[in-house]
Amino acid sequence: MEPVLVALEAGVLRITLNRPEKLNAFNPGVHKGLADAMARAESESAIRCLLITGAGRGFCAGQDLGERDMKAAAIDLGSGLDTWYNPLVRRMRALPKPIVCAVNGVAAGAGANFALACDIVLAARSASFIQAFVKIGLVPDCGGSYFLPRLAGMQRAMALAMTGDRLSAEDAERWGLIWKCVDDANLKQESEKLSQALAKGPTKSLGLIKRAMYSSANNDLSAQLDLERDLQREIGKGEDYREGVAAFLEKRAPQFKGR
Ligand code: T3D
Repeated sequence: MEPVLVALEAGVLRITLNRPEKLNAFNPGVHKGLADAMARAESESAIRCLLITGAGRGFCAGQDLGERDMKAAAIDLGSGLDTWYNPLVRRMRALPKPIVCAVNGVAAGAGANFALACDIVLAARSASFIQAFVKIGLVPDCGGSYFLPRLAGMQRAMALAMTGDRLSAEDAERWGLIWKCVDDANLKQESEKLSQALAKGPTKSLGLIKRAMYSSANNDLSAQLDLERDLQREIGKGEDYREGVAAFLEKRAPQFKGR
């Protein structure tokens, strides 16, 4: 069984974590599958949106805890982060295309933070988010200590990380961790609809929106205004801008090509 299923249809690359018996916990096979999918997303212009979800009742339970050699005298967990998790998060953030995440069930540890690394996150009402690291004596990784304070504020981030308490999808929406919590029965349809709409969008513009938004965390207002000017200058030379304005003036729907 492939640990990650990948399918391209109508501009949407669907990526499904596929180890349902382990709640889709990360192992080398999952990491390799995700790295290959990212490489495709980076190189194929036909891919205009990514949609990530999990098979079965869970989204992702984080690192597979059965994979580590606990008898070893010293365990270097940093090397796993260097090899897999950190490049993955960096590539997701740098990808100039939208990444939608459909959290279909529990998202724990690195699984929770992998979801938060996506650009737009929907979750089923029955899903939940757990910063499980503290329960096994670790610290948040996969970007959690960066995303959580920025999304939820320091108090909530700290308490989530220190307690490892389960956060419901409804609270995750209320706290601004995710875009939307939807009824379980609607998650597939809603995430597909959003992904398909994004895949028909002005891809280059979406990529630059992503760059502008994520840059704002580290820029002051003046630097951000300069960045907006530079990005607007760049995107104004694109075909999709001309098409967008023409469509507006001709009172029709735009046909964006992603250029
Ligand atoms: O090592 C490094 O590289 C460092 C990096 C660390 C990054 C991390 O992600 S650390 C955090 C790792 N994750 C966890 O600590 C979460 C562990 N899992 C749980 O706490 C629970 O499974 C859940 C709260 C997520 C879900 O609970 P529940 O009751 O719905 O399901 P369950 O019965 O616990 O799990 C179902 C099966 O999945 C079960 O297998 P079994 O007994 O039916 O054969 C369980 O062992 C397995 N499973 C769940 N999580 C993991 C796992 N197997 C391996 N690794 C897991 N993380």
